[in-house]
Amino acid sequence: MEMIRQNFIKLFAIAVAVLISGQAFGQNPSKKERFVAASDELVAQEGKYWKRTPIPVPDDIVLETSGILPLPGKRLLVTTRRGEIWMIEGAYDKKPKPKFSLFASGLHTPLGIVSAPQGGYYVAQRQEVTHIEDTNDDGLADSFKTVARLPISGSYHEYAYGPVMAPNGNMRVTLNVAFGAPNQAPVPWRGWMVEITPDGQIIPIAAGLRSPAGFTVTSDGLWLYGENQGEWMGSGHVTQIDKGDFVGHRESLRWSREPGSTVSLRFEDIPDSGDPIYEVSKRIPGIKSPTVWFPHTILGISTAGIEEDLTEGEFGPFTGQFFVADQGQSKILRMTLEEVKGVWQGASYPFREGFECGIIRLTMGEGGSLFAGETARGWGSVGTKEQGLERLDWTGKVPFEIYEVKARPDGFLLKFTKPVDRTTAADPENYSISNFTYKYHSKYGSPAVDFMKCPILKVEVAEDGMSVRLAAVCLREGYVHEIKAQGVLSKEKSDNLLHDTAYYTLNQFPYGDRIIPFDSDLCVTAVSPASSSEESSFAKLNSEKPASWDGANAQTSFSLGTVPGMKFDKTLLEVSAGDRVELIFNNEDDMLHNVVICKPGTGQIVGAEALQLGVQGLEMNFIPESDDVIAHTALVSPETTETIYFKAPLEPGDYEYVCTFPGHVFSMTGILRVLP
Ligand SMILES: [Cu+2]
Repeated sequence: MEMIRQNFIKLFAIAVAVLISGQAFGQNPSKKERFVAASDELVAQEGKYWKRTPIPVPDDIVLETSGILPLPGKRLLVTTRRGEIWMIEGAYDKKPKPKFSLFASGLHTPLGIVSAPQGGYYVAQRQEVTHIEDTNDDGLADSFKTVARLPISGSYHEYAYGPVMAPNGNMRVTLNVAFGAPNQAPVPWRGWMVEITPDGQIIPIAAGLRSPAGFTVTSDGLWLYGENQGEWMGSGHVTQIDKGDFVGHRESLRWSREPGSTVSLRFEDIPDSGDPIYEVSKRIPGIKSPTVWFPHTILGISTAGIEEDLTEGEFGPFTGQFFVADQGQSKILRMTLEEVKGVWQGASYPFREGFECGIIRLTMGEGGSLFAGETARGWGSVGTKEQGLERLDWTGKVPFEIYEVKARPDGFLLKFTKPVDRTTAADPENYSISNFTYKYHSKYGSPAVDFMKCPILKVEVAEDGMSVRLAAVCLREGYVHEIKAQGVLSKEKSDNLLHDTAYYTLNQFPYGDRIIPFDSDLCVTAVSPASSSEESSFAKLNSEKPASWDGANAQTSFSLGTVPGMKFDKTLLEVSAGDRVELIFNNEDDMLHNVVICKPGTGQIVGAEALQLGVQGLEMNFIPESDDVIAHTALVSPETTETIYFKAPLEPGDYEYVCTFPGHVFSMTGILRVLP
C-alpha cells in the first residue's frame, strides 16, 4: 500500500508539476508568514510572552558575540569575532548594568567556547582549537595551548565553529567551506564536521557542510547542525548528523579519499541536476537530506545557533523542543523533531523576532534565561545594531500556539498549547496545507519549487481540545509541508494563534491508522492549474540591447559593484534624460543581490512589496509587479556580473536604485539622477 502510494504520488507529481506555479501555493498568505522587517504588531504580541532585555555594553567594547558560556554565579564568558573573551557579571539583572572584564585577547575569530573537563576552556579559533586557562586565578587567561591545528588556505570564509563537547569526552568542530570557485575545499576537512581528541587527533565525522555556524548535541546524544542557503543548499535547514553522513555540499568530497575519511561518497558521485536532494538521496545512498527545512525568507535566511530547552518549564511550555537562531532576520525560530522509521524529521515554527541585531548564538543560562549573541559585520541583519547581547525571559504567560506538529499516515496531528474552540477547530476551512521543495545544485540557493495544494478531507478534534488531526491528500515525502491553522480560536474564543503556521519536513510517512481511505482521484481533481507570473516579472529585464536601439551603443555606461556591509559601491549615478543606458552590475559580495531602478521616492516601497512575495520571491528575483519599477537585473549570484540595458526616464529627477533581496533594501540604495 505504502509503495503504491509512493509510486503514484511520484508519477502524479511529475504530471502536475508543469501546471502548478507558486500562485497556487500562496493564495492566502498571512502577514505573519512573510518576511517583513519585524512587524511591530507581532513583536508587541510576542513580547507579552517572552521579554527581550538588551544587555548594555560599554562604548569602548565591540561585542561581536560569537560564543557564550554561562558560568556559576550568574556570570557569562563571551567570545567575540574581534578575538576577545569577556567576563560579564550582572547580565541576569532585571535592569542590567553589567560589569565587563577582559579575560583574553588576540585570538583569531573565536566562534565558540566550552568548559574543558580538566579545567579551563576550549575555544575554536580560525586556525586551531586552543585550551585557555587562568592558572593563577587573577581573572586573566595566562595559559594558551594549541590542542589541534585546523588546515586553512586563507579564504575569509574558512570559519571554524565550536567546539561542542561530545558525550565521549572528545569535542567537535565544524569547518566552513572556503568561498568562491573553483575549489571551495582547498585544504583538508573543509566542509566537514570533525571530532578532536584531548590530545589533538582530528577524526573526520561527516561531510557536505557549507556554513555550519550552529551545531549541538542533544540530551539524547543526537548531533544537529544548522545550515545556510548557498551552493548545494536550497534553503536554510537543520540536519541530524551521523558518522559517515554526507549532507549536501559537494566540495567537501575532495577529501573523502583521505586516510581517516568516514565518508565513502566521491566528488564525481554527486550530480549537479537540480533535482530535489530528497530525490537524489533515493538514487544515491549516503546522501542525507535535511531533517527540518526553514523556508528561506519566511523562517529566517541564515540558520545559526541551536539550543535545546532543558529548563523543565522555566522558559515556558516548550521544554524538550529546540530554539534556532537566525542571523539575517534577527529572530529566533522553534523546532520539534520526531523519529519515523529510523529517520529524523520535524517542523519549524516562528517564535520571537524584533531583536536588535542578527543572532548567531543561543545559550540557555540559569533560571531559564536565554542569551542571544549577535553580530552583523559583513553580513548585515535586520535591526538597529551591528552587534550585541540580549536576554530573553518567559513572562509566565502561555500563548495560544501550535505546540507541535506530528506526521500521520494521512496527514498531521496538531497539538496546541491551550484547548481549542471546538467549532472553529472542526472546520476544514480554517486550515490549509500545501507542499513544495527546493532544487539541489551547485548554484547558490533555489527558489521554492513544485508547489501543490493538499486538500483537507477530514478534521478530528480531540476530546480534550488539545489536539486536532488533519487528514489530507497530495502529501509527498521529501517535501516541506506548510500547515496553517489560520481560523482556529482558543477555547474561550478570545485568542487567535500567536503564529498560525508550521513547516513540516516529511521525510517518511509513519505507520499507523488512517482516518481517510487512500483515494488517488481526489488528489488529481483537487489540483487546478494556476497562471505563471514569470513573464511579467522579467518584462523589465533587458540583458541584450533592446531591438528599438537599432544596434546603437549605449550613451551612458555605468558599472556598479558591492562593498562589504550590504552596500553598493556608488550611491549616485548621473544620466541625461532619455539616454540609452548600459548598467554593468558586479556582485563581488558573498550573497545574492539585484539592482532595481525605481521611480523617485519609491525604492523602499518596492523593497517592501518584494518582501511580500514570500516564499515565491526568489523565483521572481524579488521583483514585484509594480509600475514603480523601471528596470532591473535578475538576482545575481556572488562573484558574478550581469549587464542590463534600459532607456533613462524622460522626466528629470532623483530616481532610486535598490536591492530588493529581503533585508537589503535599507542599506543597498542609491540615486540615479536624471538630468534635463
Ligand atoms: Cu542585496
